[in-house]
Amino acid sequence: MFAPILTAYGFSADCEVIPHGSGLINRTWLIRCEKGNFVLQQINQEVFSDPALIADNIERVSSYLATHFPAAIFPRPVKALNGQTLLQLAPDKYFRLYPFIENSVTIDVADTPSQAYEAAKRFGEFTRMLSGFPADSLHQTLPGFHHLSRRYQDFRQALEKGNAQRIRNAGDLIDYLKAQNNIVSEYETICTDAGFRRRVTHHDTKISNVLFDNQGKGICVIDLDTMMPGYFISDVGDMLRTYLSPVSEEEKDISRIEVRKPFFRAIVEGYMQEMRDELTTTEKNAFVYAGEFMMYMQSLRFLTDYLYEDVYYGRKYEEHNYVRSLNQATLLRRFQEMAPQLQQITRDIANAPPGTS
Ligand code: GN1
Ligand code: MG
Repeated sequence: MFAPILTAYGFSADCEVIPHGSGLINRTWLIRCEKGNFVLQQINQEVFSDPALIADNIERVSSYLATHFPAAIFPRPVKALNGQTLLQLAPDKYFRLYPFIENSVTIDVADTPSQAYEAAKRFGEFTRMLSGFPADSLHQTLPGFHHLSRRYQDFRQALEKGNAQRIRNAGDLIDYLKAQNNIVSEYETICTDAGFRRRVTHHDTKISNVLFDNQGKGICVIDLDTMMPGYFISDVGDMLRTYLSPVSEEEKDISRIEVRKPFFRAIVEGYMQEMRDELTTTEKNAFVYAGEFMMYMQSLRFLTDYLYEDVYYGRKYEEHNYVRSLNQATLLRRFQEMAPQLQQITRDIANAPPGTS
């Protein structure tokens, strides 16, 4: 399978190709060859129906950063011999290649607040560097991706059209999620509130999308497929969703899910370190909401997929997406229990004069 790809980039046929990374959507490999090390990705076209939009977004943002922030490290896609950064090998087979940043590592789970801080700082820096870039001129690579009202409608539709047995099995969880739909109303308010700015947002801020050096410092963010105009709550929310608990969305034993306060503080501090002067007061008040927004949306998405028999996320065992959804709903509940304390932490950081936080 790899021979035509290697040829297209001018590599010899004896390069080593090793599976890499842990994403659910795209497939990734590490290529080791005479010209160096590279990361190859196949774009999942069932999800991203028009990969050219991604390539165009990345190209425009890369040139902007290269002009305005020449010192910033930013992995730019490598051109194939035909001059294109998006390699199409068959009508539905798209690839792109990145240089592998030497001495960088990725981590799958945030083990220390310092890692959470570094990641949050890098995602904040990314949006800050692009604050002069016209966010709304970017393509919507996945229209409605973090549009919570649409996700909620999809969920309601799955309750009518989904697998009847699964709807019965998930009764309690369905009731819980319906009862939380004030989170949707709040999102709708945000969409019309001038206090929330549309920004260049990454939309997939899990910790494995940050490269670290071997001293534990963040180098840069990667994986710009879902870079689109959006609200900061998407990025901060997905960090809270994925770094706060010591166990991931895959954990079946929900008693192990918890919200680690020092990690919350680290995320807010790291993000504010870069974004303090960019965020409006209204936005600075919405860090806790950001967590609820993303935990809720992810729980809805997993459950919707469970009701539609796992067509989007796939499954490794029968109840997989139900378990993931219950996991995220549990995280949401624990997070909400701590909301007053977390809100206080946010206020303290927001009010701290620069340099003291
Ligand atoms: C997907 O492929 P991956 O793991 O980067 C999904 C995210 C979800 C995540 C949940 C395009 O991301 O939105 O939060 O799974 N990406 C897409 O694990 O749907
Ligand atoms: Mg991704």
